Amino acid sequence: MSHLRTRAVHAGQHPDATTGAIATPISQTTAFGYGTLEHGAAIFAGEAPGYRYSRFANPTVAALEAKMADLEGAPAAVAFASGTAATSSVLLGLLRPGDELVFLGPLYGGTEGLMRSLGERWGIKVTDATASGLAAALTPATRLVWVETLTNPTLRLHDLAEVAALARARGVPTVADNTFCTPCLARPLELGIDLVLHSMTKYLGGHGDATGGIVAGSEALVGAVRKTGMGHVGGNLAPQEAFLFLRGIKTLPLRMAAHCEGALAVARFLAAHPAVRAVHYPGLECHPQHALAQRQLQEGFGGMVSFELARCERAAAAAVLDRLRLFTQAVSLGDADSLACHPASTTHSFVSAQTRAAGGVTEGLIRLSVGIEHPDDLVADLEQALRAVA
Ligand code: 7XF
Repeated sequence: MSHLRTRAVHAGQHPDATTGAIATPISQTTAFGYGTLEHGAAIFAGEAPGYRYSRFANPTVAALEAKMADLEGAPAAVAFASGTAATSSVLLGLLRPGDELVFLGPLYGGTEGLMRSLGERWGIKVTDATASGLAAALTPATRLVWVETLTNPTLRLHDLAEVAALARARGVPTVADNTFCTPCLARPLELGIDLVLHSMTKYLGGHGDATGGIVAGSEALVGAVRKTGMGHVGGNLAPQEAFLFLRGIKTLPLRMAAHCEGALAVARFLAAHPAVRAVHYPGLECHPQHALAQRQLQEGFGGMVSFELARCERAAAAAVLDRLRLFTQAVSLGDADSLACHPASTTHSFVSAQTRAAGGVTEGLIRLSVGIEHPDDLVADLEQALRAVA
């Protein structure tokens, strides 16, 4: 099972031992009978295998964790009720007061907001190393480095092998949020990153009908995150949602190919449009990190495109967004349906105006999640919407 397309279908899932059911059954139960007091005690002591309570582990969720561990090339994975539950469990599980957390931005606004809020309340210094570079930001107190594989919303990249090598030399674990790329386009663990995190809400689910998160990496790091995330935060994924992700991931490679094809067509159209000042898409030759993108990304450049209007103001963005028909105005991304949003007032409203400015999140920036519809129809929709500012 070496090909990702094959593993996306089969990894973690086997016909049910009792019934032969091919679709993994939804184990809709809170607790599991363990028979005798001593057997129950052994499970709780970690001395015997077995399920006990769905907040700790559940068979449907375990199948999803096994599938994602396989796709990311990780020994272990732990699933959460949202990407944010995954993020907060990593932070709470691996950091303590006095530690320093360094990130390379820009990041999803909610992630940076969460880091800053937790940092302030729990005495953890949070350093944005985007401008200075990672080497200058690492100190003896640094305990975690955080990056996104394609940044939200301006589609920048970081050289993951370089980030991993720098942090490893200091013994600092690294986390890569791989939500925008999925394992189809990027596999950070192969480049030396220690933990991969996803909001499964996006491409992994793929149909805009479930929220979830996952963290994959070594047994030791994932074990620490699981202990905090399940034992203390209680951020476990529900089995019905796990079923939706198992189903969604089977078609992930096929959907990603369509997202990438559509996004490239949309990006090329926008780049040639006079009402557009800048297009952010790593597949365009004009992207400042196109060479790194070609080296680091596989099979395509992703389904997200953002662009800045020549009339770089909120009213212009509103005029274009309000006229779109096929693109639904909404946050989130990675759905079969195309979506469009204004990051400054939505996804990045959780960070300061200064952070938005530094990250290029201007009032005239529009973010597109290009769905799997025919690219010609998407381009036609953008063409008619852009007449609002022509
Ligand atoms: O808790 P969630 O499942 O919504 O995931 C949080 C999250 C984590 N990492 C990245 C790179 C994300 O983009 C997100 C969520 N982003 C949505 C968006 O940008 O549209 C959130 C909508 S406010």
